[in-house]
Amino acid sequence: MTKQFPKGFLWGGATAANQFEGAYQEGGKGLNLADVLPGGKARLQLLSQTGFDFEIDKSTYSYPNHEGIDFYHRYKEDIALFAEMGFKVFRMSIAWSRIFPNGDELEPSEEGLAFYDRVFDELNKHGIEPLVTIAHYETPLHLIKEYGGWRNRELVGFFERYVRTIFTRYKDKVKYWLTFNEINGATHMPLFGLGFSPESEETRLQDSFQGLHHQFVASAQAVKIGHEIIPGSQIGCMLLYAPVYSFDSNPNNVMHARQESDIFNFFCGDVQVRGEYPYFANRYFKENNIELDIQEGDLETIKEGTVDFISFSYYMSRTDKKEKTPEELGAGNLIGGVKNPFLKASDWGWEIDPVGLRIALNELYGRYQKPLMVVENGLGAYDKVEEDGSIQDDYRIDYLREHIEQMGEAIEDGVDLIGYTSWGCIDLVSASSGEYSKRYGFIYVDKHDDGSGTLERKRKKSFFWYKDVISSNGENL
Ligand code: BGP
Repeated sequence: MTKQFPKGFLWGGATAANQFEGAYQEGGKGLNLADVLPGGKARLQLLSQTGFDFEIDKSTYSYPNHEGIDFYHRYKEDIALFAEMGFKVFRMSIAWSRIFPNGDELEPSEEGLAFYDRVFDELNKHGIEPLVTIAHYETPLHLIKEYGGWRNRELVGFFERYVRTIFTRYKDKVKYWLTFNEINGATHMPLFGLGFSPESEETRLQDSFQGLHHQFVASAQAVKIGHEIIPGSQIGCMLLYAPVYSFDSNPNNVMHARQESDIFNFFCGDVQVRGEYPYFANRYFKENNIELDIQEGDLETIKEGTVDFISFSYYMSRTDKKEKTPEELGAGNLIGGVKNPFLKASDWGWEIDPVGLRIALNELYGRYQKPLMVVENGLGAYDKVEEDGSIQDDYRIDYLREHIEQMGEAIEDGVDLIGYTSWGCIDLVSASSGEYSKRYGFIYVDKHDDGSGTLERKRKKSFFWYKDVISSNGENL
């Protein structure tokens, strides 16, 4: 039986500026992290390596984020397609370096601000609510190179100036905001969220948690400032959520899985939702030689700036085992874990687990009792254009259907779920692998890993399916 989605449920899709805008040097934009990340295998290696120099080397690598899918120039056409599907909400990010090209200027760039005015006006014209991520893996490069990224306390002040600027400018246009994308991914991949490449494995955890502390303060300040400037605004956190299963019923494995989940899934949420460091933080810090520089007033700021709702990405669960051999490791799950014998994986090795989404929703709601929004979920897959020009992506429809069904179950369980924006509603550049060929969209974009392609947009089979899902408010799956 199909479960009922609440009236006014926010159906839509999600993107990030750096993965689809392109125009990396237009409109006065400064360089940011994504502009120096190469495409393809080289990027995956970078994420786990130490000591990256943040230089562009076009003779050796390609840089797909530079062109993205050219949303910068094609936003009207793309937003019209989202409207055709019936989107109620569209998740996008503002590229900080369009507003403050270096990140540390005193005055914003009018050209950058005007671009997002045009995008918000276009969304508004179609009755689509924007949901804006303030920081989505796109720290201005200058802040990375000159200041060392979020390890440096000074970024808290620069970020404050940035959020004040955008809240003031867009106060009549944007109600829903998210502070830091997948904030808890930081300890695994500090490069993305914190904008630094660890000097060594020994310093990685210490620097990551210090960077996270700075982001906690910056996020809490943003919530407070947002509420002051935009009455009625809804400001959420954004977590990378992966339920952790114990490999078996050995209590030592169960305890280990629980600890992994506490540190990975709940640590940041506890700070941002409850306004305090979790009870297990002290022991964890002690055992990992982490000493945080917490300044006077920080803990009060964190307490006063708790979020209004919780958003998260969900792609997979993680199966944990205390002692594991290299052969047992899951192939593509960036967040680690061993293979789960009950699950199949995508072409990139990400295990597909729709029930895990219901578990995630129940775990988060059980702990926090705040409204939830799934702001990323989807299947990265190779798509083929048939001779008649159609794209028959039934595998994507199956994936999404099964996940949406589980959301319905969670709502029936009593979870307060307010929206769903599937990831990459239009094909874009993959974050972890820098590929065009890892496609998530309802809309196909003719652009390929070798740089070829016309950028023409085409509706996939899933486009029509999702349109029907939205117009029936989740009844027709
Ligand atoms: C999340 C990011 C997105 C995104 C998505 C899919 O971690 O927030 O930016 O791209 O994952 O990952 P990928 O692009 O690596 O397939």
